[in-house]
Order: sequence, then C-alpha cells, then structure tokens
Amino acid sequence: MLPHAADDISRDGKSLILAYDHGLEHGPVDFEPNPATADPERLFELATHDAVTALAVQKGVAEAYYPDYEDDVNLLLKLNGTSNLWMGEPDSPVNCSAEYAAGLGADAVGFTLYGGSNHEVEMAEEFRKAQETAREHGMGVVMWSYPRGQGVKNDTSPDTISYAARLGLELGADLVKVKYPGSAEAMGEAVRMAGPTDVVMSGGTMRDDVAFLRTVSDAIDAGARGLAVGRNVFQRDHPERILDALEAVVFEEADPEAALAT
Ligand code: FBP
Repeated sequence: MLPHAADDISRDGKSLILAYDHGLEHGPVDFEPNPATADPERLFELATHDAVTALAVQKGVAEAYYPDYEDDVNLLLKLNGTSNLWMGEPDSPVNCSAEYAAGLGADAVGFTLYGGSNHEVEMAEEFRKAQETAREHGMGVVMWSYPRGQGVKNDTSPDTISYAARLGLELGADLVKVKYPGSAEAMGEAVRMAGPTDVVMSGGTMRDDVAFLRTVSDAIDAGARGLAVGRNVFQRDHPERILDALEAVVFEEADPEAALAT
C-alpha cells in the first residue's frame, strides 16, 4: 500500500482541519459573529493550536499570510472556490493550480466537487488534473464532496452522503469531506463506502457546544477520521475553548460534556 499522502495534515491518523475559505464562499457575513475573524491573522494564530492539523485557505490568503506561519501551520490550499454573489447551477472555478500550491509550500490541496451538478463532468476533469499533480509533488488531496444541483434531491440524505464519500475513493482523494448524514449509522455506511479514503465531517452552521460536540463524537465513533470545521470554531466568542474540547473528543475520544468541563 502507498504511504498515506495526507499524513502531513493528520495526527495519529486523525485530522482537524480548520476551514477558512468563507470570505470567498459566503462573504463577510460569516465574520459578523466574531468580527476579529475577518483578519486572517487571527485564524493563522488559531491554527497553531495543537488540535489543528491543517488550515484550509484560498490562494490570496496563503500568499499574504502563510510565509509568517510556515513553521507552525500545515497549509491545505483550496484550489477552487466560488462566491455567493451569483445564482445558478453549482460550480466552482479553479483559482489556483496544484503546481502553484506546491510552490507556496502547501502540504495538501483541497478541491470542491459538486456531484450531481450540471457542471460535474468539467469539475471531475479539473479534479483529475489537480489530483495527479498533487501526487507528483507529494501533497495530500482533500475532496470537499458536496453533491448538489439539478441531479440531487436531498444533499444530506444517507444515500447521497454515502455516494459523496465513495466519490472520494473512486477519484483518488486521501480525505473526503462530507456533511453529516443525520445519524451515526449513516455516517458509518459512508465510512464503509470510502474504504481507505479517510472521511471527515463538515462543521456546518453554528450550534451550541454540546450539540456540536455530540455530533462530532458520534461521527468519530462511526469511523470518521476527524472533521473540517470553520464556523463552529471561529464564530464563537472563545474559539480556543472549543478547540480544546475538540482535541479531547477527536484525538482522545473523550465524552463531549467531560471535554467541555476540563
Ligand atoms: P463550515 O464548518 O463553516 O461549514 O465550513 C466548512 C465548509 O466546507 C467551508 O470550507 C466552506 O466555505 C463552507 O463549508 C461551504 O458551505 P456551503 O457550500 O454548504 O455553504
């Protein structure tokens, strides 16, 4: 078996990816709950927390801030992404090549695939190029596997999420990031479909501490290898506190209430 290409963004086989591409994907509205997080420097500081195994950002943020953090933060460079300013069938333009990501010092590349969109065919072809180039440069490959668009009726149903996880394996991702399918049982099935590709759970909109950690814990119990989370960390008043608790839940498999009490 090949060495796991995503070891650089994992710890003990698990990953806690801090996602910070929201300025592009959703716009400044996502920074309103915690205005200091509009400053990427704040997120790079958070990414030095022991719990965080990689920070996912777009090219422009990496160019401006990563040189000061390359010794302390693992870079997961998002290669495609789109704004919320337009309407239409889901698509995500490629904003950065895998070669350019390697030049910036990325440990891994991230790529969104909207399976079921009318643009799936082009996106899969773009992913192929990114995946093969990442392999040449020894970078891990993380797929944001988000089925949506005309071909998808329910983007978080168990069947859809299992298919999303399987796309990660079939197309050669090391990690596949999927939305929580609503139950530990369904997450377990998605993990089974992904085989050797690690499944990580997407964070989603802000929830209270216990409810969020309980879902993370259920996902880990079901075989997920961690999570990729943005808003549920940086929109809180005290992001370090939830990172402490996530570290206990993800890496030590602590009970959520106990993790919050320490
Ligand atoms: P969150 O934990 O905040 O949900 O971030 C995960 C993420 O995949 C981000 O990387 C991305 O910006 C966002 O969700 C996209 O969410 P959506 O396309 O569902 O609005």
